[in-house]
Amino acid sequence: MNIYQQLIESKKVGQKKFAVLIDPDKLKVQDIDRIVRLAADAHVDYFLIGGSLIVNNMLDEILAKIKSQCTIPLILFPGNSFQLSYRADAILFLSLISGRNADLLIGKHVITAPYLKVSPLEVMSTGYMLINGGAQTTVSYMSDTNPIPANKSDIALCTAMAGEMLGLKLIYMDAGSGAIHPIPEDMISLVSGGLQVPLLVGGGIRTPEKARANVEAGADVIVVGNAIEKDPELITEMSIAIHSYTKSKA
Ligand code: 1GP
Repeated sequence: MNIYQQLIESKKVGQKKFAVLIDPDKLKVQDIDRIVRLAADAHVDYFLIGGSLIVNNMLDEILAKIKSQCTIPLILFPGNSFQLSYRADAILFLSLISGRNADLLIGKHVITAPYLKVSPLEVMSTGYMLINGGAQTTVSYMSDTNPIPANKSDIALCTAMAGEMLGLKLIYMDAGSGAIHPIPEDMISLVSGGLQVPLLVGGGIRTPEKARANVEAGADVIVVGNAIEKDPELITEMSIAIHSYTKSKA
């Protein structure tokens, strides 16, 4: 079963997933061992690997290092078309549907498609939606797009529905790395209620309580990066908060 089929099967039974975001620019290579060990022990479901810039050339090295230490699937979350590697298992093929920058809706994809076509990567088309998290994020600046206001759940819902109708296989709502305010639960609840496809939620999630509230509101995959970079031990509690949701409902 590929990663997407797993996500669909898990969604059917209400089983929630936890993805740890690793930004190769921010993480020290020596911290990776600890994060990978904690993640494997805590049954983290996925590593997302990516960042808005990636100024170093560590992508391949980090992917190889993680792969040698665990079996957690590695999913590329590319901030630009240079962040590609055959060493990952899959890629979020992101279309920035909250913005109106044609290059990030379809332009970069045209350039990348021939590479992906012959790659072993599982390609998962993803409607990527930036939600205002209270501060201008790197993604918003780099993409030259406005995020959806956090109090405009109706816009978020219509955008996500349009993405699904266009055939995108996942929707990812992101307040941006290090957002001051993570995405409100009422928006998650409205968007998830209008979708069939799995919903990823991330940006500014710092506590297990918020992660839990998000899955209760309807998020299928919780993505956490910054908080874990600061305190890797959080992985254990976050994982329990997210995964116990299914158990408590069973
Ligand atoms: C950012 O959603 C991810 O694209 C994760 O955000 O780093 O704030 O957890 P944080």
